Amino acid sequence: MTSRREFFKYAGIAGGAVAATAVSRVAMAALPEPVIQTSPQTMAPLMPNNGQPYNPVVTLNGWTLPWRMNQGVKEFHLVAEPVVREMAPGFKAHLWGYNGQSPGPTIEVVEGDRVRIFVTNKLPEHTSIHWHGQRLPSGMDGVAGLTQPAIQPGKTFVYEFVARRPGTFMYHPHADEMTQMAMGMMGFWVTHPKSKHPMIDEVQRDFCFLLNAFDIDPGSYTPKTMTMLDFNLWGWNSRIFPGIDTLNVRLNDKVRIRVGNLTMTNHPIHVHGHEFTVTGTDGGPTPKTSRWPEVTTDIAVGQMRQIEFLADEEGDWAFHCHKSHHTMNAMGHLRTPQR
Ligand SMILES: [Cu+2]
Repeated sequence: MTSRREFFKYAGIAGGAVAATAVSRVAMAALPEPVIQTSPQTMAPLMPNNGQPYNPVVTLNGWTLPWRMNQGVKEFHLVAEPVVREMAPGFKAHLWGYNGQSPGPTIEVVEGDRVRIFVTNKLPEHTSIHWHGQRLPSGMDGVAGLTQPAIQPGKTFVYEFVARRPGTFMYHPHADEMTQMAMGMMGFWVTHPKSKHPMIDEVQRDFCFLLNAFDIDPGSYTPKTMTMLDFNLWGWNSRIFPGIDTLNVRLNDKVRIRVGNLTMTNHPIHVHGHEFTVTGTDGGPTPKTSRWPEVTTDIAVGQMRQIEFLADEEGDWAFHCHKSHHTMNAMGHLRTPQR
């Protein structure tokens, strides 16, 4: 029997051409065609056309990655590559991401799904992907130099595990992390419950996005990756105000919003006009007895929060980080004449 280590040695083959005879049946299968998407618009939710049904999420200014079902396994193909992201109308940045975008596409699966993710590296340096919050075999955890060799440029690595628990997760590189996350490499992951879950309510609207930060000088295109604290662009899914889409809901919809923080500081996220409860974190759904009403929830670095509320007040409502510097971006202070 081929060991997992051998399997990945053979699976790490460039460009999808699998030639070795000792390769497992899995690696012999052709790579799924990568789906590339370059528009910064919020895409319609991806309705599942096979596997267990679920109510899909809406990725703010983003999209969900389609999969291929292969003998009961959901197969995804992520391509790590340089991208051009329109962060706001008229402002394009040279970032790194996945499948044409920063952040990469959202991955949505159902509790109990076996998933196989082909990761092709088209960056000029090595990379890996860590599946933040997942229960999985150590060898699938994506920490370069600890649980796997880094994926070299031009190579493809295969991750495979069962999505064991439902919840709100994310993915990001665990190789040259400082550079690669500062360049925009990250993505959202949602595992839907396989059946009615006592701590997961049905909702009519389910949104997700990641908080990210960049340091791009006015007039330039590329983030400065050495910046530790003094970022000048605070992004939601690599978009900045006024380029961030609205989260549109109907009156009396039950709304869930999932947020993850991959910046270098905490963000107190605040909703106007309604109270919400934190119904889950990247550790899983919170027990109902532990929930209390809030209008602001602080999301620390590397944390995720899932909030829910009833949208029972009509109108346009602000939804923002409560650090006033973080709502202003590189525009800074604009002085208005008194008369
Ligand atoms: Cu903030």
